Amino acid sequence: MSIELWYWPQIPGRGEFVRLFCEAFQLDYTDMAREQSADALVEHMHSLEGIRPFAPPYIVDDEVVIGQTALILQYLSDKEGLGSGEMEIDLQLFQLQLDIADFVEEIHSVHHPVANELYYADQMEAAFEKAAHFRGQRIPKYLIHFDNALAANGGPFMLGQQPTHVDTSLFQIMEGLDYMFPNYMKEMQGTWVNLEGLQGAVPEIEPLADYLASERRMEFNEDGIFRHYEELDEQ
Ligand SMILES: N[C@@H](CCC(=O)N[C@@H](CS)C(=O)NCC(=O)O)C(=O)O
Repeated sequence: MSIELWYWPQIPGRGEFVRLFCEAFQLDYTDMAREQSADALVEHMHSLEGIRPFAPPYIVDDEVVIGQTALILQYLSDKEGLGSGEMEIDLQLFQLQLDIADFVEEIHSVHHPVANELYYADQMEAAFEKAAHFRGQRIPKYLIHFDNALAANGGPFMLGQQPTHVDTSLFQIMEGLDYMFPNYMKEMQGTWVNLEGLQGAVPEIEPLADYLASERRMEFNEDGIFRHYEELDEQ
């Protein structure tokens, strides 16, 4: 049975982390709100009973209904036997996926430093200040952390030759940062070589190459998580 993925249809957002994994490993999934509508997503969320996901993305896999991007990826990876097969290592992969979730939250808060409910235009001044700290401190701290982890098994993927959910997610992080901060990322080129290697290797996973070249792969845009505002990328 096809896994239902429920996520906002207009943005790549956090849903793209789930899509990339499903596409790379050819899991049968249906992108429900892209086939139906954002209204259908809201209606579906409200129809859920019991312990419900707080926010999209969430998946419905038969009886299993779960949100939280990192948890979804860990669940699918476990279920499909796409981890390392060793508990300690799989927990470390999950740990990295949670680090990625933290980073994604911080990335979003660069253009929304005051409140998620306000428009970017209403918090530009704070965003400008936040972006300078983010580029100076937080991006290097996170990317060096991921880069060091990649070095442990010699790359190009986190487990060496075997790609996992962490690799498809880190690919999206690198693509997103290139879109959001093109000047900064260009200037820093060569600082995180293992991540740059991964960014080149992930699109070579064959089914993923087809997806990335297809119309289903959504462009980054200024409603999503990775947004390009020139003033936030000033050096
Ligand atoms: N920690 C959650 C965050 C989920 C989340 O913030 N989803 C966004 C879209 S990317 C949303 O719709 N949030 C609604 C809200 O926070 O009220 C995850 O990693 O999946």
